[in-house]
Amino acid sequence: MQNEYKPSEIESRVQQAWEDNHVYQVDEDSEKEKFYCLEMFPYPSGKLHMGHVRNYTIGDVISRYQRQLGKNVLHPMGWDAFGLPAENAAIANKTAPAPWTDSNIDNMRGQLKRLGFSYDWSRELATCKPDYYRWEQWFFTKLYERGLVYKKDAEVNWDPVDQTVLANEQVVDGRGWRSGALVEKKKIPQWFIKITDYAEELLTSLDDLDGWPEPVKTMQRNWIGKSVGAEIKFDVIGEDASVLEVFTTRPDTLFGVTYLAVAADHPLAIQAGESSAKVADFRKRCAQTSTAEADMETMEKLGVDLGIKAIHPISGDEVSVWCANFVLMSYGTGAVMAVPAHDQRDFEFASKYGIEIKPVIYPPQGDLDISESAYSEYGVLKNSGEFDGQHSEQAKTSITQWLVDNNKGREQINYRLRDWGVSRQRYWGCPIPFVYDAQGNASPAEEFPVELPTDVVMDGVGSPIKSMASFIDTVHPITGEPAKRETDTFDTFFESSWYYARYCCPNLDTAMLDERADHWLPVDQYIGGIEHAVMHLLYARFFHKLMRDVGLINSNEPFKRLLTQGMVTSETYYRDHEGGKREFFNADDVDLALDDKGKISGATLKADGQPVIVGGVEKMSKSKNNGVDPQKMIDKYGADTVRLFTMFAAPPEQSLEWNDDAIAGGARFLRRVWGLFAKHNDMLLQQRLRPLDSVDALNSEAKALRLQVHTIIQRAMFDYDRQQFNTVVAAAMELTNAIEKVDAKTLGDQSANVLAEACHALIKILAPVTPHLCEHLWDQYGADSSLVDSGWLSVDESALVRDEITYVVQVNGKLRAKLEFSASATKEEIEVAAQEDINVQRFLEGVTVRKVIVVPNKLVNIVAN
Ligand code: ANZ
Repeated sequence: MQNEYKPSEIESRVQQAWEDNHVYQVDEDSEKEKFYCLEMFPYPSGKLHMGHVRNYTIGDVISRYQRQLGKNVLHPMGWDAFGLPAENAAIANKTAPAPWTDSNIDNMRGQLKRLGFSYDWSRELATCKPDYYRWEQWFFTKLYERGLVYKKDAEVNWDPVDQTVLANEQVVDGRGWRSGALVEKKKIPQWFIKITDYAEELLTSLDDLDGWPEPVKTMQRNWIGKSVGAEIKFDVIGEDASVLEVFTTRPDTLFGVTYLAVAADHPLAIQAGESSAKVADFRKRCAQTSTAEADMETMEKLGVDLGIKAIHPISGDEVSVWCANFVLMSYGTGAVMAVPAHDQRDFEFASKYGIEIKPVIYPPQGDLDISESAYSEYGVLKNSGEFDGQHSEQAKTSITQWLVDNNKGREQINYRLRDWGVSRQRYWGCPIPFVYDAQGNASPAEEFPVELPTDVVMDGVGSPIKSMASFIDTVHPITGEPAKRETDTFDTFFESSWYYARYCCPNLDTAMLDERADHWLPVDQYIGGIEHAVMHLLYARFFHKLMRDVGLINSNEPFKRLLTQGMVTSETYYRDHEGGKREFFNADDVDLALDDKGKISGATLKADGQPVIVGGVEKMSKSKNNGVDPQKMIDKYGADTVRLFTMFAAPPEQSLEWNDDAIAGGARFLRRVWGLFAKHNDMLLQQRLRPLDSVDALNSEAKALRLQVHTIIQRAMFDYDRQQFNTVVAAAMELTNAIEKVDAKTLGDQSANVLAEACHALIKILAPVTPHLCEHLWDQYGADSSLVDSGWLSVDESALVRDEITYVVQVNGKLRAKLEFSASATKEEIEVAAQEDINVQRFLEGVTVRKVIVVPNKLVNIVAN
């Protein structure tokens, strides 16, 4: 064995052997338990960042551990390859998105391989390839046949100069990124999928996801936003006697209604706007402001009286109808009954416009105070006719029942979730597989793929296929007449909603999925960033249910267990320039001054020696220029060290702060492991790495080492199972210390056996984290099988039985002695012996022992005064 640890040599040799032997290629195996481990696949931006490295190392450690446990592990990787950045890069680099994407994929694949991840590369997929997206096109037409797909007008950002639709990220401060023109809202026909049909199931089946973090489930619940309430009819006074329906979650407050409010786009407001310039003007202003819910919360509540009156369904009182900027057209009925005494928004609005505030709900105890703000709690009804005296809960039901009986309303459930608009007017996406006849009627395509032309020139104005006759002109699938293709493409969330299923059926070219999908699904462990807690995970759950209902798979949910890894952070450095521009500097370009505790006390820019501001630890990002390039770290330390650092520095869910010293420490640790094996080279060559098969005739030193080894194995197993990989690494470090410290000569006849067992445990515990080093050592000293299939460790319970136990003896809580007792000593024997010890005796002179407390296997506390 060489004396020096040379990671780059070892790593390339080990990786080559894995590749030559197809070590990570799996097939369905009915003999072994399956385990499907998946990390969220990357967008091929060109280079891995530290967030990727962390995400994929966590997944790799879990995969490798599960395989060592004897499971048949599926661990695939691919590319979320459609999306806007490819278009921007194509414009900047004067290439087309396809070759740019392909070369990025090649680059990143190389980086992933360099990190030694255990992927089954034979299953690799890229969503921008026709053999992938053809199946989602086919699937979309299946959903259309089932009535789950429809087209309707929806708003987009319209650049009037470039005559093109802009993605949200292309709108900068309300202007087009390229033209600088003020962006307009424009309605165009777009495709939707009825996710709202699945709202209830998406909500209730969250309860079955025991392996998901609670905050993610809460975010999904909030996003789906179920509200139980009533729809109530108010007759509108006027010639064409219409009815205004409102949605409320508080029918108990019905008698407190003093006005109604409708959205700016509500038919009543549109109608009123035709005859009133004031209303028309107000509507126009509303159209220009954001309808994002967060903004609606904080913005000033404004409105205009429409001059229309409606009749309260129970009291028969007249109430006026307003148009208000806080009412959303897209929620409920686009109209609300306003109860200023019990709703803060309505309160502010009524106070501003001098509308009556009428209390109807009173606190069960104490007085009602609505002088400053609304009382929005539940309570007891007053001023509510026959419902007086009822509690809110009861009144909600009884008032709703009254409305139902009198044909004035009904119970209603609303969801905040909207149908999924999947149309994008971008080029680099999957073509939506529809064609239009001469009258503009849409029909689904019948041949797949509808291939996206890749030989295009991006001029930055619009999607090149929108004016490409060779793409657009086609024949109608039914009539054979000339027809035109849809030129919009799918939202890229479409591709990432089912890739996990496709990995199960690689290269299948006769169907989207086959029976292998049911063999592997659901994914046993999914790992990714918390930023995908809502959209991606919700769409994937929805797609899974759709695929189930189309008959492609049997399960209800795609991901059994979910781990959301924390951010990777690092220190930031910047200067503020005149005009308010802040310039960030990379850590490589600054010199640091440290205080005596090793903390950063100041920093200067290498280039000019002048100070820069130490800006605090932030998520690594391009905009803060605080990224650490994983490639540089791999080149400097090797893949195993980078992997070790990302696992050791923090538990997976927490944020991980980059630290140059800690990664160097990781490298030192691996060198020590190497040195340990070099030291015992001859013995290990003879003995081979293996557990001890006979435990007879061990001397006390040998027993003590085994006690340590098996206690550490037990802890490592516990920590692997609860996914606390940082403490797994800590356990391996402790084991390394223990082996280093022991003097082989003191271990007696079985010295070699006991040491070989300790080294065996160390390799097995470290293997998922630093697989190259471990594979190499296993190759040198292990048995014939490969490390990945060599099984896991078992705890020898007999090794955990201690002959002697050290007790700490305290007098009144202060440490006075450490005593060894035989494991079989009784409580009484320990009590007596502790008090008789001379060191303890000194502190018992002249006082009376009141109590002796023995904590088994740990401590004796003598209480005396
Ligand atoms: C009267 C009332 C009295 C209300 C009261 C609340 C408190 P969630 O829980 O989010 O579903 N609302 C209904 N449709 C709306 C729309 N299109 N735009 C803005 N607000 C709308 O909220 C339902 C409540 O939000 C409804 O109950 C309604 O105000 C308002 F003491 O009706 B409530």
